[in-house]
Amino acid sequence: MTNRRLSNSTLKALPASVAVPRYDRGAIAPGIVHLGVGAFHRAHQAAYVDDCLAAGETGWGIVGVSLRSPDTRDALAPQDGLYTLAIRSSVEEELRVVGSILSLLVAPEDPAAVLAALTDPLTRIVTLTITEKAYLRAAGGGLDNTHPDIVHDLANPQMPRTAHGFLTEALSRRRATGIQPFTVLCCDNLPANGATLHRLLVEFAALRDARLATSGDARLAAHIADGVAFPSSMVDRIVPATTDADRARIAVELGVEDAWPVMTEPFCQWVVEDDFPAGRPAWEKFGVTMVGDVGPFEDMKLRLLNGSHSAIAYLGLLSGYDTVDRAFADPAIRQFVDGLWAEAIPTLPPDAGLDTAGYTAQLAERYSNTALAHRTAQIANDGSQKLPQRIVASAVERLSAGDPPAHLMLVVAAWIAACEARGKTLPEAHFTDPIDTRLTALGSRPADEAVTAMFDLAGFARDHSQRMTLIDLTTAHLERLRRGGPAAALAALGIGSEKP
Ligand code: CS2
Repeated sequence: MTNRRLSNSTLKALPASVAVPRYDRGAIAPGIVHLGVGAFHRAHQAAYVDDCLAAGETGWGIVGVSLRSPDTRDALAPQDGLYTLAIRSSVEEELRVVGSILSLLVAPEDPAAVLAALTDPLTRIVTLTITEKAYLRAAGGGLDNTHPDIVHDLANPQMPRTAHGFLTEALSRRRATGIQPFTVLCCDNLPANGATLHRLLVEFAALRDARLATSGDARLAAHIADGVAFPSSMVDRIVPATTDADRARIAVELGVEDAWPVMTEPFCQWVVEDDFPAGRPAWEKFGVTMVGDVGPFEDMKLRLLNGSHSAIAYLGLLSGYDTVDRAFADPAIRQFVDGLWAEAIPTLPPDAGLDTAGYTAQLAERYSNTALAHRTAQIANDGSQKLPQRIVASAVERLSAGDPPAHLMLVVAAWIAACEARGKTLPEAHFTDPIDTRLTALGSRPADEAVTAMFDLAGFARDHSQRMTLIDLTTAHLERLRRGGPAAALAALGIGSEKP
């Protein structure tokens, strides 16, 4: 093992089999600020941007911002922002060093530096992968204006903590100094993600305006509502968390150490609404699909990929499987996923030209990738934030069409059962959720009470006429899970051998 680090100066010494940036990194100007510079961004968008930079589009380097922890900056700053992307199939691993991240900032350490990057006239696009929970939505879907970070950012606009605070303050300053607004490109797994973020920021800005009504710029909400573009996008690439074994293997391959290589699969997809008034890289030349409306692609991904991912995660955890490929190799789980897909597919727009059969066949291959070791516990995190768009939305639509879903609500029941199993058959903090602090003695309550409490806490189908039916369906699944585990719950659907 070596103790030399990956950096601009060690790039030339890497083995020829490793792809490296072949452009002059010193000549690249920053054009994109990315909020949430975690592994997902580095496996996906940063790789597409790297392709654009290599093709001579020198104005689109990335300033990576962490809104919370300094870990990524601490790992990558000594490496000049370079890191290895390990693209792993069941049979081979391809290594590529990505050069598109020019600098890294840690927002809590230096909010002024983040605001300076966001107000730089060179910054024309701000992209986000901050995870579902960082949008700070209340149970009804609007902005959670009681959240302490929102309250803080309204009181301290110059020293924000949230994406909402940073974006609105930067847009306000750009407006005041006559700099064109940047385009805001949301890359998180939310339905209509651009429109959702747009709505939340307008709400946040209206609260700011109300405070400033007598003292300053009180028209920010209108400016953001009418003058800033928020294209939606659908991003897709599976990115398991990096392990120490990955770090050790990559160091041997490279001959130098990389403190944070990123693991991913060969598949990569990005579908983006083409609405960039301040310009954009020619992403379409590098495999990005530019469209007018991303909605159908987004729904297909959320309901078929992410919905089945959550199913595999919770049923897998309850069945003792620690990775997706192992859980998916269980014929009962596999059959359940087929049933889930069959229920979700009719909720997708029939006239959008979606190839759902090809998509699910490809998903089955992706889930069978044994090299990824994608942990079920990783996907299990934040179920309260993920299940509404992955599962509940499809179930509501099936019910509204008069067609009660047999499979979908088992995923919600399995989530509840997996929460109950923590500290018993699963380690205490095996996965986490923002509602954890409000969970009390779930497992000791009757199934209908536990389900109702979880629906309330997570805001599932709130105010929807089908809410009680969804609770009843979930309760029946949870009773069977409690009585006989996944085998009993699946047997009730005619899956596997055990009697219900
Ligand atoms: C996963 C996603 O962790 C999860 O909840 O379902 O991160 C999934 O791997 C990506 O959306 C794939 O594009």
